[in-house]
Amino acid sequence: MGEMNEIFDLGRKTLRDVERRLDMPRRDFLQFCTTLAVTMGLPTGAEAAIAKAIEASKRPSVIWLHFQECTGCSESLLRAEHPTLEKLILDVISLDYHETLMAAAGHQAEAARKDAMKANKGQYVLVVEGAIPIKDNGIYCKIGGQTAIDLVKECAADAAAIIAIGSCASWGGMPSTNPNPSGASSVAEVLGKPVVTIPGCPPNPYNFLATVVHFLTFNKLPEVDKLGRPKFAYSRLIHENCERRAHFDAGRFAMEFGDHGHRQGYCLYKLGCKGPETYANCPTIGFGDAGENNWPVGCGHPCIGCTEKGVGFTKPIHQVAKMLNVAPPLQYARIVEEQGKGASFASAAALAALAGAAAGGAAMLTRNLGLSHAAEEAERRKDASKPQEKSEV
Ligand code: FSX
Ligand code: SF4
Ligand code: F3S
Repeated sequence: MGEMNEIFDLGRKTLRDVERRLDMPRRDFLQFCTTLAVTMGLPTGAEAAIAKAIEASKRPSVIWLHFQECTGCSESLLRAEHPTLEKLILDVISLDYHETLMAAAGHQAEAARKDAMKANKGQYVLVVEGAIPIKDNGIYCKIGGQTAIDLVKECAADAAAIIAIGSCASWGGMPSTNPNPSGASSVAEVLGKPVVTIPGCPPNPYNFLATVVHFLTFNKLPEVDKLGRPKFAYSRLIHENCERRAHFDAGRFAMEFGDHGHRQGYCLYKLGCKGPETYANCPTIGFGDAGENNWPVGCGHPCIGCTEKGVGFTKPIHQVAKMLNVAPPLQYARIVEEQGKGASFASAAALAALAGAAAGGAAMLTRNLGLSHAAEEAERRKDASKPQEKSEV
């Protein structure tokens, strides 16, 4: 009830102002606050605190540095619709320095950075996108005559909070893959102290927005794990929340892109999905506001483990994942029973035979993780020789 009063109170006093300022209907504004509260796993009522903070707080100054990367992190933020980056820049944060987005260039841009740092000393948020090359004294990445090493140290000195956005800044990412010719390193390695990391290539914009808004609302950064990742986003394996998980448990796998299992939305484990060894909330929040299931596995591609050091850009994409804490069952439920049409191998085979696809039915029954790849290959070949549509019982 207290929480309702808070929202009601907020509504009477400020919602009209917020509506005007953000040029955003109050319903959308509250939905945005609720989305962020849910992303952070905060209890009911937190959306009111977030709404109040966004409405009342002075916008935090954000200095955004770019080093070795593809700008996908900024691009993914541009695809966040609630709010659009334009609104985010103008109303939630004050993006005082961002090389790709700012109109200024050259000396003017450097002056904007220095002015913002001086005016907001000890209060600004430093966001770093991209890895930092440390080999040969950092000469492989220079901006305004300074190496990335010097620049990040200079900007970090008076920052209230430091956020490494993307896998490159968080742990080296793609630029650090073997043989790492430039010595690409993470922000924490270069600064010699832990920072908040939002890994992902690109990372989910809501995890970044939620982290900044947490800072704005509670005046502190969210709780993080030992790698600096906010726990609200990176404490669970993708495999734990994946919508294809029931297929994994039942032993239904896509064996090839475009095969029957793939078209049916079966588990992508055997195509190399790294969901079982990757910590991220991709299945629960999705990407880009384009609707349900809009994330790699939802779109039919195995997770490549882009958030996870030692997995993304390191393990071959189609190598099967190491199971970290979810052991597959020894035996799998029989697929035909799910359809209520058979209780035994014999009856399933009989039904399959009636449909003209006995081999396909038998193949589906016997799939599980314990099968050798050679046996699977044989099954697959058998499957492929049958008309796909007729293999369903
Ligand atoms: Fe690119 Fe960002 Fe990947 Fe790296 O995202 S999407 S290479 S994590 O630093 O720009
Ligand atoms: Fe989902 Fe991948 Fe796990 Fe299969 S292996 S359930 S596709 S996360
Ligand atoms: Fe990356 Fe895997 Fe998520 S590839 S975006 S961690 S589903």
